[in-house]
Amino acid sequence: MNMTPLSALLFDVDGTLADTERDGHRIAFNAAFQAHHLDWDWDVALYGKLLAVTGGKERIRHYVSDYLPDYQPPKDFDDLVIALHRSKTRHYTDLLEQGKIPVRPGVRRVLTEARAAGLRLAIVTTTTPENVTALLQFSLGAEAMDWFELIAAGDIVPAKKPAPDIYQWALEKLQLPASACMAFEDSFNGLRSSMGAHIPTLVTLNDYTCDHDFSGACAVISDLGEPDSPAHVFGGNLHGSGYVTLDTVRALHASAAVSSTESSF
Ligand code: XBP
Ligand code: MG
Repeated sequence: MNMTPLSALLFDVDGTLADTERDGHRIAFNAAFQAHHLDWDWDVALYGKLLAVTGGKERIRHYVSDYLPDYQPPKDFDDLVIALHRSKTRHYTDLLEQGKIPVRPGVRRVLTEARAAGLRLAIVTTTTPENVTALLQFSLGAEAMDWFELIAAGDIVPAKKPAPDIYQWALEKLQLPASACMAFEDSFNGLRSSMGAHIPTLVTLNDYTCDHDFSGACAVISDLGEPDSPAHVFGGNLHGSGYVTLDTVRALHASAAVSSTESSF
């Protein structure tokens, strides 16, 4: 049982707020490779494997080291990775600007309910800050920039998810104990990160993450659902509702097992 009242919702971005990976980040990486005259092409299946490594720069390095045994990196390989990643970020934010990537079912509704109830909202992600800004602006609307009091993103902490560092950083900034929050994640790496920081976590999965191990999550569901399109529940229960409401989140939060070793501020 969790006796601490719920104060804040912490949202992962990629895969959680929106399905950004297959038709967003992947396309942008490939466009950046082409622009740099590299014949690297990340198809849908390969990209699924590469997602094991979070962070775009880290993913490029992982690809080169694990999938291109014959590639001779140039002397300025570090600069190349940075240039590729800059180009990828430009392509990705262009895709968002074109309105290509909508938010997932229930996201806008739950955010609106949480705001009306006075809950605090934060973003906790490994993606680059510009990507978060563009997603909020173009997929939720310019006003959404003011909804989140904190955006914890990118290289703010050196150890990206699955390390708990980014969540710990966010808790410290918010001055909240882990037990006062609910995290929303979509992947094994994301869940390891939030649980590593002892934060109760609700998982909405997607095509890339549906076979991940989500042990320890408060609930595992297809998406947050909508009144006219209920979510599929794979683990936990939505306390009588077919879709996630703020009451559902509060009930899951109250019944979450909380760690006695969590840090408090
Ligand atoms: C997201 C990621 C990111 C994006 C790419 O993980 O792994 O690396 O794929 O973003 P999570 P950048 O949802 O667990 O935060 O290229 O900007 O790094
Ligand atoms: Mg994610």
